[in-house]
Amino acid sequence: MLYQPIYDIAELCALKGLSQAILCPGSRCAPLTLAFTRHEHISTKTFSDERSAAFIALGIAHQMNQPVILVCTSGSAAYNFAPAVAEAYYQQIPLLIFSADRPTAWIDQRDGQTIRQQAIYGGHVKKSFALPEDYSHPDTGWFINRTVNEAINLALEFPRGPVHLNAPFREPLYPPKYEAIHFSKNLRIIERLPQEITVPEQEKKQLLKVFSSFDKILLIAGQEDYNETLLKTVERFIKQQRVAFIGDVISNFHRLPATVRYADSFLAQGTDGLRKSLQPELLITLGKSVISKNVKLFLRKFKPVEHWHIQEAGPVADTFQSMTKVIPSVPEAFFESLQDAPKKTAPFEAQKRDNYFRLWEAEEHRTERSMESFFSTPAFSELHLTFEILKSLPPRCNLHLANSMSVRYANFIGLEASKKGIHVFANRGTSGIDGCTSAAVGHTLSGEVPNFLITGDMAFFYDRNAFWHNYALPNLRIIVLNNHGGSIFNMIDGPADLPEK
Ligand SMILES: Cc1ncc(C[n+]2csc(CCOP(=O)(O)OP(=O)(O)O)c2C)c(N)n1
Repeated sequence: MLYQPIYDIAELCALKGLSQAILCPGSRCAPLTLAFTRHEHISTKTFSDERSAAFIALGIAHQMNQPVILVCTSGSAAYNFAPAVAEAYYQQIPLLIFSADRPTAWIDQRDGQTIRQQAIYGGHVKKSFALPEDYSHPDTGWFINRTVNEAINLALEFPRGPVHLNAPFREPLYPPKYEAIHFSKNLRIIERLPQEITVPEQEKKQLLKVFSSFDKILLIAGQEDYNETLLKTVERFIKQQRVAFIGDVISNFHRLPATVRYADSFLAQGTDGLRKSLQPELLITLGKSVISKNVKLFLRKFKPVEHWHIQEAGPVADTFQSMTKVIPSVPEAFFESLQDAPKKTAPFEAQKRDNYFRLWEAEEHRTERSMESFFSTPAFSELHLTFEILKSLPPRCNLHLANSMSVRYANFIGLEASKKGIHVFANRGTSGIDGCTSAAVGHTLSGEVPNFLITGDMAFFYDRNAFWHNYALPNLRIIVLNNHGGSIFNMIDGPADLPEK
């Protein structure tokens, strides 16, 4: 069969453990669509709006922790995947994107649905592959097999992310009416062994020495998936070493009682005197983006002497403009290696570490008390409503927070340590309002637990095609904070003072 190597992509994906494909309508993509729909181990769902479909795929990939296959036809369809592709890139979520294309000879010839699709996602995919358009030579099967193997391996390699394959097809695109599709047996799989990156022994000694010389140590976690092993390691580390620890709501560290969750609030209200006293000597960070603007402003002004960022591999962001060391390691291994740090034994030295830790603790407790009193006074406001919703969530659920005020309110309020079964998700890769609902729909379609989405009206109406399908969503509840527009623009300095507002 002409497109046998394409049909075999479905078999290869299944062999490599992929089980979910999201398909968008079109004709040019027929060979791919048929391959995935007719494969017994691939579950397919179809969505008409490519932008929403790609965010749904992102939600499924995130929830199921595996790359999701995404297929679209040629032309602007592929462009409509772009917002979700960028989000997946920055949130490090693996996607295997197939865009069907016309043969190269027809590009720019004013033929329908024909645009320049190769590398269409620019720098927001880990790699763009061009599949062949000539199926006459036996090398084609080898070429497609090794390319798809490489693409899946790459999507899963840290930092995970989206990978694009552009596939040009010539007509006929469909097999004859009653002809069955077969998948080749014994397809070749190229395996990539998992890699555990840890701190080398000779570096460990030096790190321990420097680490031990500091008294004021602050650890911050950016956006992270809930990870019980990491939580336990960090818990032990901060307890033993008396390290202050900020984890905002998207870090999924709320179940640790020692997590500072109100930093956004007390850093905003406090004086520069307070901020100066909280200035760390050593800042250690892990994870992706941090929501709190006040934490960012504080650290950019009161810079640490050293800033270490722990990350297995990939590009590193200098969010606080203070980076001095990038430590390529899985975070668990890094914290384990610092467990051997000599304890400060001289009472005065040990006291200095403890004093800094207690400064953060005192601010946290003070803010907690004022929060309690603030929220115990009934009021009709979005903040009070969000507080009540967070308080009433069931013990096990997924909480989805849309951009922009929803996620900020939730971060301001914080999740209590007792809410350990709540996992938090937000499109904070690019902070777009265009796919918050679709991502939540993707999570809901692929899990058992209840899902709650808190969103503003603009984000909600922007992404209403999240519901343009017939798949039931009994486990999704949506709370729309309907204030007729973006209330974020009343909060930030600038727009509210202008006559055009
Ligand atoms: C795709 C996209 N377009 C524009 C923006 C800029 N933006 C950030 S927040 C916001 C308003 C959101 O309004 P709403 O959903 O009602 O939430 P609220 O701010 O009221 O909480 C806009 C337009 C964005 N983040 N993403």
